[in-house]
Amino acid sequence: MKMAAEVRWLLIFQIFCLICAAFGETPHRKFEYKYSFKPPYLAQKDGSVPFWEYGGNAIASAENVRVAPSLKSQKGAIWVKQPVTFDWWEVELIFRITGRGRIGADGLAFWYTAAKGAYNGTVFGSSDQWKGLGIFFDSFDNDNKHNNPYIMAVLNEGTESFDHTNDGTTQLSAGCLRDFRNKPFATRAKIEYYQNTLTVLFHNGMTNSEQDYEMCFRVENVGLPKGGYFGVSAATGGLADDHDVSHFLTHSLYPPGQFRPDGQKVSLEEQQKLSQEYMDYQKKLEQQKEEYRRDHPNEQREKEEFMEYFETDNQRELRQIFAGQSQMFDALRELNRKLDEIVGRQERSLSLISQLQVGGVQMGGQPGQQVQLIDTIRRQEVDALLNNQNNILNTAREIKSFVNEVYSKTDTILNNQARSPTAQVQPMGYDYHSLVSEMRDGLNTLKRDISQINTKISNGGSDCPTMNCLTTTMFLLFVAIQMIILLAYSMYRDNKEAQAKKLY
Ligand SMILES: [Ca+2]
Ligand SMILES: [Ca+2]
Repeated sequence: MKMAAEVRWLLIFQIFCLICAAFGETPHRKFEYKYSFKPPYLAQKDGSVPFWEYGGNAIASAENVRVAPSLKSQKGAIWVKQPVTFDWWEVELIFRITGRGRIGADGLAFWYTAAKGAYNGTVFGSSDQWKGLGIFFDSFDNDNKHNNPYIMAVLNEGTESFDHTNDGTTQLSAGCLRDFRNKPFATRAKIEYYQNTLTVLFHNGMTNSEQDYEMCFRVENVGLPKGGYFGVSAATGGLADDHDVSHFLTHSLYPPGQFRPDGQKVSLEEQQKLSQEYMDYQKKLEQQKEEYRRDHPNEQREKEEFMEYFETDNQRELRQIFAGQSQMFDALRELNRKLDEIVGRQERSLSLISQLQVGGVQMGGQPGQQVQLIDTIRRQEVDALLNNQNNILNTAREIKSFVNEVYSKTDTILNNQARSPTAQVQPMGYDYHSLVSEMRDGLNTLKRDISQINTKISNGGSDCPTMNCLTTTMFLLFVAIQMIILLAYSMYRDNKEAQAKKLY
């Protein structure tokens, strides 16, 4: 079977495309430090956050940005200085929303908008009628449907006002019900915008493991404005939570083979300027650290030591509880995984059995035999089998005793024979030898008698050894007398019988 050259090349090309598509699933990632912040030294000594601007009631420290503190009616936001220069991105937001109340307010928002928003706006601390994407972590249940805290994505063309009274349910593109308040560890959200697909993963902060992200939602065909700005804002109301963001980590994403597209290229001059800026920041940071150490030679160490060694009882207990809980959680997850495995195996074997049964019924023969194998042995069958076995055992015992008896009897017989006078052990029960010897003795005696008679005759011991003693006349007379006596007797008997007949 010969393939035309064109078809062959087409096939190879298609396979190549498939391979490209398979590897194309994982985009190239690049960390964008100018669109990120993270501890330590998140904020400089003067309180500024490099590459970012914050305002309203937001406070930045070395460890985090408190976007809105737990006081009534607070609003704050932090926006990136430079517009985004890449098309696709992923932002990992690590934050904590904590408050003393069972219920908190109002919530935190992540923004990617065409223009920077306000620092004291009406939508979770920033501007309404935004153009772009807002992802809201809504703590407070305004519409009283018991569906908060809630995470949602709302896209806006810059025309709509956020529907606070309905908690945005009339406007959201997608969302998921997740509790993100007062968690033992920081909660995390991974927001990915890649090839017009928006994916939000959420980490519920029950463990410290980075692997515990879960899918919150995924929206396709999302068009966001190019060159937008990242921002985070938060607000409190009558109720109040602390809204702290510790990490804002941005990665730009590129489809494989498209890393550093033309629009991305920066001039040599620009590059030098940027690296100079970076070096300046680094130098400034080191200088500040040095100054601080010089000004407070003891304080820093004492503070660190205090933090390290003097944890309060409550803190320790809490830490232990959390550690224990996360261990339990890990164990449970492992168990769950194993249980799933077992259930899977069970289902597989069940389906195999049902297949076998179907095969056995349809085809008979060998599959039928296999079905018999599967048929379980019943109780009465087991009992019957046991009884049979017992019977066989008893019979075997009896046979054994019989054999023993026979053996002992033969043994005594053999012993008796051994003790007999012939002193010859014969396998047979009769002594033919003695019988023969007896007969021999008898014959000898007979022979001896005959020889004695012979000697008597030869010595002339008889009255008429040479001549005849009985004459013919005497013989005839004797016979006649005998005949007469017999005749007379028979006549007498006949007469007697005739008389007896007459009497009857
Ligand atoms: Ca709300
Ligand atoms: Ca609600």
